[in-house]
Amino acid sequence: MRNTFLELNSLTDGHYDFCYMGINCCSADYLLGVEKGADKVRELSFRYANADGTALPLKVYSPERGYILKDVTACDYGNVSASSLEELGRELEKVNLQTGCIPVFVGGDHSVTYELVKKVSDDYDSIVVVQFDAHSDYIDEYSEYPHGSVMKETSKLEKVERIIHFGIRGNLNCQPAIDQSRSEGNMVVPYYEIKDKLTEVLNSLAGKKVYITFDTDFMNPAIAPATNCPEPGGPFYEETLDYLKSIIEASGEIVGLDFVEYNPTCEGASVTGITIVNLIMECMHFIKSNTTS
Ligand SMILES: [Mn+2]
Repeated sequence: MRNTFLELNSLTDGHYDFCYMGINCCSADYLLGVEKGADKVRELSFRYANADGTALPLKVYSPERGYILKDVTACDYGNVSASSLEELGRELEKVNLQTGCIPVFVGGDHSVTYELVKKVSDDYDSIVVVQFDAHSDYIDEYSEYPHGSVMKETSKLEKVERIIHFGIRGNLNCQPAIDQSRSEGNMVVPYYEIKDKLTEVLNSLAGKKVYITFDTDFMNPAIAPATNCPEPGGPFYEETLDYLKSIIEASGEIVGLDFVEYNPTCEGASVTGITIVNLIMECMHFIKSNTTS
């Protein structure tokens, strides 16, 4: 197994645009495997890394985007491991990233997002959380299903202005949860309404500090089956990228991203993991291109 994402260097002094950070935490026994997500993504990223062991810039080439991550600086922090959400919170308190370095958290079930947003929002007056997810994760039963109520808990954080539930679909949703989220000032964008509501979403992000939380089950399970609650239907890769790009470009500033609910023990061919490796690289590219253009 490779030690770092894309053979990046470990965090040292100096400026980095991004920091890959593994979150090895699983909040419930029935989700076991998600705590292995960050290391699997590192292992799979090897195919895009330079054969000579050097880090960025990457020598792989994309006909669509040229040399991806050409001007990006990034490091790999390693993992933050915890056996409970309380412990994760305590461990995250010890993490010290330079101002301006955008954390890219990878791994864990969705409940970790509460602690991640709490950590990141410390540095800002107010942030908007855009949740890419098939499910609203706004139910009440925090103790029983922490990953199904994480957005509700996150919305209670002092610095969180609102949640945008983006792309929810499928039969595992809960109407009272969706209604309650709307009534509390959040925006609910079901998958089938994205095309109608996208402009409204993008306009609402102008000038905002934005945190993106990306649940693997946002994507069509045909390209991302390795997740605990897959929902039939949903966007394929190009469509997913288009939405990420649009939201990154419309936001005032991206302050953090997480990629959660990837369970590498649910697949053999690693299609999901490879998809996630690419999403991370593309997001870094979009963010960097947007801040330098
Ligand atoms: Mn979720």
